[in-house]
Amino acid sequence: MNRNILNLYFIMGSQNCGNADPLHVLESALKGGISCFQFREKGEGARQGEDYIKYARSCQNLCKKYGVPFIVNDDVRLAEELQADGVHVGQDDELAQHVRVRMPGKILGVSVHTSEEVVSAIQAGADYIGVGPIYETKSKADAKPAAGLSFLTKIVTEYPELPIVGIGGITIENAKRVIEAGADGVSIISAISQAEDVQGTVKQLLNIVK
Ligand code: TZP
Ligand code: MG
Repeated sequence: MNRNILNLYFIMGSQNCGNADPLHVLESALKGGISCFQFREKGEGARQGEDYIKYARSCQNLCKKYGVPFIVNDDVRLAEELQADGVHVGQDDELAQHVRVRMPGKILGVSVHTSEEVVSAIQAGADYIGVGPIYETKSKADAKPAAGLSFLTKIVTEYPELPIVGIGGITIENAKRVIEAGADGVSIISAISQAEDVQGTVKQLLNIVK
C-alpha cells in the first residue's frame, strides 16, 4: 500500500453531515483533495437496507471519479459486494485475519489502542493501523478516552515501517502535532463533514499535513 493515501483520510456517513447533503459534502472533500475515503454509515440516522447499499455505491462512484480509494468501515460483506478498495475494522468487528483472507489484495486497516493490538494487527496482515482517539471526539459513541500523542509516538518509534494514521478530535488547529509525532496522516470526520466550507477546510488541512 502506498502510505501517502493516509495523508488526509476522510471518514463519513450521512449521520455526520447535519442538514447537508452527504454526497455533496463528499464531492466537496474530494475536490479539496482528500487522499482516502472511508464509508462509515452507522449509528442514529444511518441508512438501512437497499438505501444503504445504493448510497454506498454513490459514494464509491464519486471516489472513483476522483481516483481516491474507497474503504468500507466494519461491513466486510458490503466491501465484497461493491469490490471496495479496502476494509477498516476495529477490535469488536470481524477478526482482521479473517478479513485478510476474505479480501486478498485489498487494503486492510485496523484500529488499535494497545501494543498487543498492534502486534496482532501486523500478524493479521494489516496494511495500516488507526491510532486514537488522540483528542476528544463527539463522533464515536463508544470511543475510548483520548490518549494524546504518547501512544502514537511510541508505536511510530517501534514500527517505523508500519503505515499509521491518527484519529479522534483532529482539526486544523492540532493536525500538525499529529504529523510531527510521526503519523503518515490524519483521519477526520467532523472537522471536515461539519465545516462550513468543506473544500476550503480540506485544502487547509492538506497544506498542514503535506
Ligand atoms: N474512531 C476513533 S475516534 C473516531 C473514530 C471513528 C471518530 C473521529 O471523529 P472526529 O469527528 O474526527 O473526532
Ligand atoms: Mg468498527
